[in-house]
Amino acid sequence: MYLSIFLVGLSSACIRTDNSVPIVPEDTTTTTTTTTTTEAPPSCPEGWTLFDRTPTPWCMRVSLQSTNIDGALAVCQGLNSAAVVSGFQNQNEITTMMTAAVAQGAAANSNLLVGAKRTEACQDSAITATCTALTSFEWTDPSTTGTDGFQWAAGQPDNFQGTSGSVVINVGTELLDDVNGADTKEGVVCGMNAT
Ligand SMILES: [Ca+2]
Repeated sequence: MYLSIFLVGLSSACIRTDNSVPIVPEDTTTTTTTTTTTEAPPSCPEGWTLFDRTPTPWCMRVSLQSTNIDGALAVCQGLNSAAVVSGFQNQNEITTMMTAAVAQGAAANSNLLVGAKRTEACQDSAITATCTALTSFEWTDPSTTGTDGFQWAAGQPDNFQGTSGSVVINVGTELLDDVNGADTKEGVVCGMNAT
């Protein structure tokens, strides 16, 4: 107790004797600092192309590693652990990615596996009133929706020999064909959510 009083007294004495320090009135100005956090828009790793999908933008990349449909997922995951075999949302994605495939060295007559599979209802069906070019297949990735990406080559999908459960896109024509997924193809179209 005595020590505290002594120190307070000493402190006061110091201030009183320091005549060079002007008396500053208590600062009544309130400074408000507003921190605005601007979230970076979703993007893709280098080598992937960003597409504006809803609700989440989508990254796509072609692999020119030969595989059949059973190995296609592993090929995509070899590019990125988050990747899957990708469908096409629209014509722009098709054109952009086939252009990219050519730039990567894909031959015009090569075929790339696409993330789509024949529906259960149309498994053994050729084109009928119910199994049409737009209803015979469904996208297998978690992002692709609608039917704009089903840009089939003339006469496709034909379910040749009743075994065409998979889909490829031809690099040169940029059109789809239903094929037997057990056959090895020249590459895979891969995709994943932008982050
Ligand atoms: Ca076919």
